[in-house]
Order: sequence, then structure tokens, then C-alpha cells
Amino acid sequence: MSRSITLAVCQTGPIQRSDTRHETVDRLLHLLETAAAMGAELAVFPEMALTTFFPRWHLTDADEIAAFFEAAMPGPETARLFAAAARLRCGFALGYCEAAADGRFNTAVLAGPDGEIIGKYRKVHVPGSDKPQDGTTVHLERLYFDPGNLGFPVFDYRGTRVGMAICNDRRWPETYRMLMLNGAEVALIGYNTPQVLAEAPALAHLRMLHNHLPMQAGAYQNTLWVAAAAKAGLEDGQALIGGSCIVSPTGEIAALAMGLGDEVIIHRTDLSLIAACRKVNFD
Ligand code: CDV
Repeated sequence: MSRSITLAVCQTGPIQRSDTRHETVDRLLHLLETAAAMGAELAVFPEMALTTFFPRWHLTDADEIAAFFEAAMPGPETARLFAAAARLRCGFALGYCEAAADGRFNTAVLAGPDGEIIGKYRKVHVPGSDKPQDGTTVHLERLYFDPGNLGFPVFDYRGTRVGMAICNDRRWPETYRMLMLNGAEVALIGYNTPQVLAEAPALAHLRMLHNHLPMQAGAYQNTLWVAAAAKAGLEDGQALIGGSCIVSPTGEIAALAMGLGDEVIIHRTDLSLIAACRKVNFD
């Protein structure tokens, strides 16, 4: 008997620093409702979906930095998303900045179709620098985040094995291989990727190729479905790429976002394709 799960990718447009959490959660709620109306059973939101991508700045004020982090999940604003998951019977993976007792992490939480937390993942590959370097490096994730310490966990989501990864993780073959070895059938990924990096402006025209290439290769070589959500568009003066997609274990892009704003794409993923691809290519 063939198994399937309908996945939605909820791409967001930019989330400016001036946007309140309330306004942002309103947007995410609208996307989740749209996804559910389109038939989605599980949705993925971008990395750092509640705030602007603040590691583009060198901030020194502790209160200013703390304001980007969530001390609780669900919290006062995000509780509405969990309630909506239960109402719509559609869970989600949500990227956010986590302030925890053991550190500060770039995290994604997985909510079930009952609105309860199933598990979470903390970004392993934290890119950039921990200090500004002569005005060239403007990606300071290592200044604000500890490396993830949970490995690549895989969770049961209504009978489907689901793992998560965050942005730079998607470029590394180990991410997909660890998820596959841990039994994942679906990898949910959120990202914030600048169109131009100060270190390598000449590579700007390859950003979309280098977005899709590793996800298509990772899906194909590890026989996984990959669903990836961008935070896209001009965010606080920095252009972020879009290109949110759902990739099949065949390596094909099954669904692709067209714009740089809030947008939902869905695909009914055939999980039996995993065994078929494994048998044909890797047996
Ligand atoms: N948020 C990220 O991890 N962004 C990186 C950039 C800095 C290269 C990425 O891999 O897209």
C-alpha cells in the first residue's frame, strides 16, 4: 500500500526589525491556514521566522540581542500557532532563536497535528564569524549562537519519520546522511540566504544554483523528501534569495516558489518512492 503525506512550504517575505512579534505571527498563521486549506498535513516555516535575520549586524547591547530570542516555546505570541496546528490538524516546523539554560541556539521546533511539541533541532553548522573582521564579514552567527548539541534527531509525525535542518546545514552532505541513517523519510529545512556575500560578490549569480544543488543531491543520494522554506526579499536592506522548494528522492524539484514574498507551495509526497529509489539506485 502506498504511503503519502502532503507537505507545505510556507515561504515568508522579509520580516523587518520594526515588525512586532504579533504582526509576524499573524502572517505565519495566515500561511498555515492557507497551507491547511490546500490540503497540507505538515508545514515548514523559514529559519528565524519570528524576527529579522539579526546576525547581519554587530550588536553589543545585551537587551537588544535578548529581544530576538524566545525564552519559552510556545511563548505568549507563538502559542497561537500551536493552537492553530491543533485546530487545522496541520503541524509545522518553525525556526526561532532559542534562549536555553545550556546556551543560545538557532533552533527549529516540530509541532504535531495536536498542537503539542514533538521535538526540536538545534543548527549544527553555524556559519560566519564570532567577530567583525575589517568590515568584510557581515555574517556573525557564531557571535550569537552556540553550535547545536542535539545531533540530527528524527521524529515520528503521524507515521512519517521527519527530521530537520537549518540553512547552512543544507550545504553539507553529512546533514542528509545523518538524517537518513537516523531513519528520516522527510527533511524539513528553513533558510535565510543573502543574495550577495561580502566575501564573494562574484558568486552572487550562483546563489540559486548553490541553494538547490545540495538539496537535490542530498535528497537523491539519501532517498529523502526535502521541503525547504526561505525567508526571502529585501529585509532591513539585505536581499535574501527565495527559491523555496519540495524535492523528491529522485532529485527532482516537485514544487517551487515563484516570488520573494509570503507564499505557500504544497506537494503530496509519495513515501513509497523512497524504497523504489533505494532499490533502483543503491541496492
Ligand atoms: N543563515 C545561514 O546559515 N546562511 C548561510 C550564509 C551565510 C552562507 C547559508 O548557507 O545560506
